[in-house]
Amino acid sequence: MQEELARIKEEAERDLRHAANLQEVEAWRIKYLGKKGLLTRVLRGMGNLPPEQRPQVGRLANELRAWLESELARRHEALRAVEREKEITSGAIDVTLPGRPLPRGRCHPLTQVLEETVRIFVQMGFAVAEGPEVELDYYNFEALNIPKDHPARDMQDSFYIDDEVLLRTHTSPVQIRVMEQTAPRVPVRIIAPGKVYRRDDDATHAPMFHQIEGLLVDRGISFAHLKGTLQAFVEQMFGANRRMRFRPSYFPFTEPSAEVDISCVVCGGVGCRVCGQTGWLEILGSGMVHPRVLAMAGYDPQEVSGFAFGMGVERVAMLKYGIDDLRLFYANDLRFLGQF
Ligand code: 2NL
Repeated sequence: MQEELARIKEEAERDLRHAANLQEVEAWRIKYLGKKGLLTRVLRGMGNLPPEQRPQVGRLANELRAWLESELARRHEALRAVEREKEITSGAIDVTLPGRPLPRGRCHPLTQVLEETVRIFVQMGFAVAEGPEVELDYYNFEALNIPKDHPARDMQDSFYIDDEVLLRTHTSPVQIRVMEQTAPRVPVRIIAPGKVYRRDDDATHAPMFHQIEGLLVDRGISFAHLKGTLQAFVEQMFGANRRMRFRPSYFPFTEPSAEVDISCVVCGGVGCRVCGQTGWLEILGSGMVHPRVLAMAGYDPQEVSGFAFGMGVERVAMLKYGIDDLRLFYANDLRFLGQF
């Protein structure tokens, strides 16, 4: 059997030298390495050998296979180079034709808005914090002053894994975790961007969307700090001549709470279809961190205070670019995405 392997090698070497083109090399491959090829036949015959000879013959057969394969690759490459050269010099290929242009890629509009928002707050001194999307009920609700029977839970119906584990409905739990790990030290100055989930699905609500929340905790923080910080954000994101107003609102985790509107990016404030004739667009929610939330996270509300805010990235992008259907962000249609 060893002699047969040697014979196959000799014959293969001679045959391959005579293979003059790619078709003949392919025929050679089938003859020696194919499913019904000579090497396969040897391997099939191994069952008839006395067991003590099998390992050695097996090793030789494997060496032969490796040798056949490398010879094949070498000859194949050499012949391909010859054929390519022939194609070029014969003029069958016009090497002066311009190449096919590749479409230029770019970031998704939501990524652009998210990164721009992060850039603005990082410039003001905020650090980026991240956390799990699968969250404990405690961090998502309890620690934010939303106990089990609180009506706010209806508006943030979630996807539950079990009684105590769910997909986070906002990125606030990230901030609770950071406060817990930092307390009682100050300042805490973070933004938490990321994916969030709610049981919602229509033209203006998707079951998954993106949020950016911000949190600042320090001694002597007031509503004025919140206002100045958000004013700086609005000017950079929507332009210096945007007006901004605070409207009283309610969140369980802030007191007082306020919603922030900007003058309509479409009509400038006179009233149009986009702003529902009001001249104003709601862009985010905010407030002073509820003393109970500070206390649960390990801070003394007599010593420190904080502001917080939260915005939907999809919503900001829709307002910035005048987009009326949220689902366009997820349809992956290049006619839409190519415009940003
Ligand atoms: C909205 C409103 C808001 C916060 C988020 C927050 C976080 C902590 C403590 C207190 Cl850890 N507050 N976040 C505060 C006010 C509003 O989001 O409409 N988001 C889309």
